Amino acid sequence: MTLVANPRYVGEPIPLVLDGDETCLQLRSVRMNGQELREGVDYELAPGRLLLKTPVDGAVVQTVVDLVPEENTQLSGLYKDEASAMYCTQCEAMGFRRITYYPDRPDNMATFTSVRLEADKERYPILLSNGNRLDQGTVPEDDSRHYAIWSDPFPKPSYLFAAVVGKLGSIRDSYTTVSGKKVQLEVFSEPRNVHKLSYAMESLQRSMQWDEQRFGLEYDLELYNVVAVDSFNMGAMENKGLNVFNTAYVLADEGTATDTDFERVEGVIGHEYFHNWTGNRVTCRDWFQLTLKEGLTVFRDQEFSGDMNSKPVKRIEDVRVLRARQFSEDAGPMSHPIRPESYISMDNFYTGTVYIKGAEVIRMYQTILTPEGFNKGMKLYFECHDGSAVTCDDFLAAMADANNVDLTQFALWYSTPGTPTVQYETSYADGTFTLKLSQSSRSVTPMHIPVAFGLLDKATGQEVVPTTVLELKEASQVFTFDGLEGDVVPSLLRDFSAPVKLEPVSGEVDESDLAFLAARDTDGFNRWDAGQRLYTSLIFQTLNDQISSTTQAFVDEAFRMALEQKTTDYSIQAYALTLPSESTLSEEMKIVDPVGLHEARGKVKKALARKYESEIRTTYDGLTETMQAETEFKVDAEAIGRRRLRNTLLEYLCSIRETDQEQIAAAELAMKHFQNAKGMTDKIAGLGALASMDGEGADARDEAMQTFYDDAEGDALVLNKWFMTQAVADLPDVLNRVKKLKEHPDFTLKNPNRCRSLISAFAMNSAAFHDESGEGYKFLGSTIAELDKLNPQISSRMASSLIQWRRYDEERGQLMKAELEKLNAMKLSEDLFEIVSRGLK
Ligand code: B3K
Ligand code: ZN
Repeated sequence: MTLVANPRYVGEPIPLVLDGDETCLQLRSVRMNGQELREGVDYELAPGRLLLKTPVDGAVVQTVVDLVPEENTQLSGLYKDEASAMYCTQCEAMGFRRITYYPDRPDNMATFTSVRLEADKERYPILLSNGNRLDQGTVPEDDSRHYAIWSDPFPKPSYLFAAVVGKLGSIRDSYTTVSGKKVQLEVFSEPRNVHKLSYAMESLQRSMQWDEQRFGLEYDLELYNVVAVDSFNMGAMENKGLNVFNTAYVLADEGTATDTDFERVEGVIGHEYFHNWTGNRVTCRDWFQLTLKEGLTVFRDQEFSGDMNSKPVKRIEDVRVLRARQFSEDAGPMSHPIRPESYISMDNFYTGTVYIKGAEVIRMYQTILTPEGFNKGMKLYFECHDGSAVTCDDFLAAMADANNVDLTQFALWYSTPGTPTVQYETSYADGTFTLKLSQSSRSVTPMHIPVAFGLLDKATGQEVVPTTVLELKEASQVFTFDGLEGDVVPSLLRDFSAPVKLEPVSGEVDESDLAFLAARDTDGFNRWDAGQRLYTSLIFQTLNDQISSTTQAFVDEAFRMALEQKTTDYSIQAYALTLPSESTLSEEMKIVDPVGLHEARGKVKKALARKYESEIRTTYDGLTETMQAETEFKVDAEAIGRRRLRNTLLEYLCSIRETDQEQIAAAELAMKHFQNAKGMTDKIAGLGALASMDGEGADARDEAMQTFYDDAEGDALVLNKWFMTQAVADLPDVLNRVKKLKEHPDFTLKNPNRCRSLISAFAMNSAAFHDESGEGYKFLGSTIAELDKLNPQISSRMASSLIQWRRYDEERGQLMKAELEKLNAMKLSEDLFEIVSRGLK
């Protein structure tokens, strides 16, 4: 590398710090301008760094290191993927220092102009790095070896560096950008999986076009490569011109991928592509700014997926994830603002908060400034900052300046942890509707909260005030709407306009309003949400053994209407029939009762299934018939929706299994569903229903599990589903089953996907994990300890369920805490130590 003195620095030259992880690097030599440097004299080695004592402006520094990628089980830096025998890199956040000594920080942007890769021709025919390929050929001294030289003209931080070396298959295509430049696109995987790459390729082309149309952003290199690797800590990585992907987010065909997998491939391909501008061209000054690129890029991928499929469906899905994942993070010891203020290991902060709450914050800019205003802000952001490493404040300033508004108060969203609450109080008299909104949060001063709002006439159901964005900026504010002809029903926080909890001041939700909204709100999101709130009431009443017949009637009515809806928006219909998840429900409880909640939710589900069994069955059969008549397998919104609805109905039907006869009937139905499945979505739905069957259904369950395993023929992603289905099953002895599966020859702690599909999935099986014996906690605790020696990024993530111990009753809490204490007494990785110690604080 060539050193360039910082023009802003005045004074004597000071030692230059090169970061390097000595646990995986063996330094051979350091040279400056060709001159070998001496340890102790010209440079010093210290834990985590190499100090160049007298750096010279313009000097060329060469470091030579040895490393052993085969032993790198952390999957950070340069490592070998066991399944494919390929070598690949993962540098974000701090993996580059595990490849060589370098100023490994995001604001150090450099051009990597000559990356030379050399390997055995036969075993490693593919040699890839960032940018454009300058040269390739046979090594002159050894014709069994070849080399390639890559050059990336765009300055980038080291976290965006990538190299891949292996025996890979690929598919090729191209994309001609809006200005007429032809870009070569290539997607690589293990040769046996190439037939599963076309959906990723099409998604990439759609992403490229969408970014041009929506934001005027065009691709900038001559080629774009994507490589799928099986062992990967995260979803994917946006390295400039050479994305590296977890196979789970690239490979998809109808036989092995569910609709959700297809949607995820499209979303993640989009996400990494969009990073080319939001993350790569404009990057982060330091890691505290991570949400600058992640929140923004998640927002962009959400908008993309919404445009490609259905906007309201996508919104519902995104809010479901936010509520289930981010709200609980914000209610526990890992709660942090979207721009964290401290970290021990940065890798612990690739969180739901930074990513999805971060995306909600970006969405609020758009809600406040309108899409046109938001686009103006984006344009100014790129005009001012292209090619540099900037901060969240720079983004906010671009939005404010482009729209000539003051966003000082809005900045609190970057520094305030926790989920704010918005309380409302309403009244109607003489044609005037009054709405009082108040807020409470962990910010000392009030926050700037956009509350999208509309009014519907109570008598006619007509929308009398269309969606209006109310800007709540004070602790409490009153809004009035006059000239109304009769009483109205308010629809608040439409499209989930802010990441807050919404509550009536009285504490009592008007359930007749909810029932009205569930039936008639013109805002698709709120129509769904009103139904969810009714279900929530009934589930809690069931838990407390105090069912109100009024609530019951409202729920029945909402469910029946959703069931009988004549629509082709089957996904919306499916979501309207789906009860809130246990993790979303637990957010409503001060002390979480996981087993009680599981039972109460189950009871409500079974009661609905029994009450509407014949209607559910008719709709199910109707869908089955339509689907059987179809000759072509499609992955479009309508086909996906139809499968989603039919699978939701299957779950209801299979929940009816009290008597032996019912158990037999349920098993037969699920088995038929499983055996006649045309693609993985239906197959896994059938298997999932069977997985929780016992008694008279046990044989069918075991048979289906075996068939599924045999059909998988060793396909890694399909086997992950096999493990996961068993880990989340609703069976009394699931922990023992999971323990046995951990010893299965196909199980390994070394592969993060496999690990997640069994261990993390079990921790999400709330009733089993939280069994009062504490055995679930012990199993997780000891597995985390084992895993920490291999892969700290994964072990620390797994600890996130244990650190929630304060949310549970005394006995459970103490048992969970005991596992944290056991871990704390061990020698842990920095990553895990940070989570465990926050959990015990
Ligand atoms: N930027 C990467 C995440 C890197 C993870 C570091 N532990 C993926 C993404 O958000 O696109
Ligand atoms: Zn990202």
